[in-house]
Amino acid sequence: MSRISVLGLGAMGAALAATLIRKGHSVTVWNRTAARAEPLASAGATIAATPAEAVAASDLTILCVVDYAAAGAVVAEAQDALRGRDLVNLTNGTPREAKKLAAWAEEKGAAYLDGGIMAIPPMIGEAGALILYSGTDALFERHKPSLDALAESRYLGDDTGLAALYDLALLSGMYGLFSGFLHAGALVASSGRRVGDFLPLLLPWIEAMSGTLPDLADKIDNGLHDRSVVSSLAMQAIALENIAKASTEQGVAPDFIEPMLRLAARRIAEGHGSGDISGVIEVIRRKK
Ligand code: FVH
Repeated sequence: MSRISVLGLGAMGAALAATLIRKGHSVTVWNRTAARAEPLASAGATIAATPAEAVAASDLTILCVVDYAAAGAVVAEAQDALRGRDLVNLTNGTPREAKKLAAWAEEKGAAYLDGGIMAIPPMIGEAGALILYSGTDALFERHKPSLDALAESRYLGDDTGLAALYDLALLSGMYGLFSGFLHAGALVASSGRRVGDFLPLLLPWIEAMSGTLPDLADKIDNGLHDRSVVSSLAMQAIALENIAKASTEQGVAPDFIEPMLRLAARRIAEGHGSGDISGVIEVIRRKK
């Protein structure tokens, strides 16, 4: 069992600390608002008075605060204690922010690993929780048994920004799903029907359409958007236009749908209407 410190005890930090305590680790905690540490002290954690005291107490420090501005402020308070320590940062942010913090921590003599949590707090320590890591591989190997107590641990390589990038890419998929669901729900509700009653139709449909993603990914990876097209972009753009038109008729704002319609129209205007919808990616990833 390891000595582990957790800096930041919001919903996620508290779940991480509680899980580590439950799994038998010796846990030291610190939070800006000290009262949030008290339930963890009752569960067996030691409360540190400062971030530096917390870092000095353990072999491994896990940082999980609201954003990188907060993360920077917390580690700055601990900078004199960082030499020779291992720091794992699970705060959500961008690849650039992760690399900047890694460089700073390494300059202070700490080994740094960045992480992206693909779980909500009640999932921590349970099956289905995943944490992506990138950065110092030796740190990952040293602490993998402890990190595995929190979630399945997936190491993506030594490019420190990759965990943040994959985290945000996975969240993009999730928010795409949520936007589609909210728009579908608004259309259904505009007819006076219950959204819950619509789910038995929606869920299998989403599952069936997820089955087209490997083909789209292959087209993207190989730049072959015109190969074996089943549903052309031109045809799909008409469906998108109909969704926007029906939304307005039904008193639903087309705000979720219009960006996709605009991007499809741009791709068609560039002469790719007979290609697949995968080609829309070329509109957004083009360097201006
Ligand atoms: N909760 C979730 O569902 C998601 C799941 C996926 C991963 N995220 C990320 O985890 C990070 C922490 O999120 P959280 O849920 O713990 O967030 P809060 O409950 O809002 O707690 C915020 C903590 O940050 C501390 N904090 C804020 N500003 C500062 C600052 N300037 N200096 C020091 N600490 C700061 C705050 O402290 P306090 O307000 O209690 O004093 C909390 O400990 C986040 O990156 C998610 O994207 C969670």
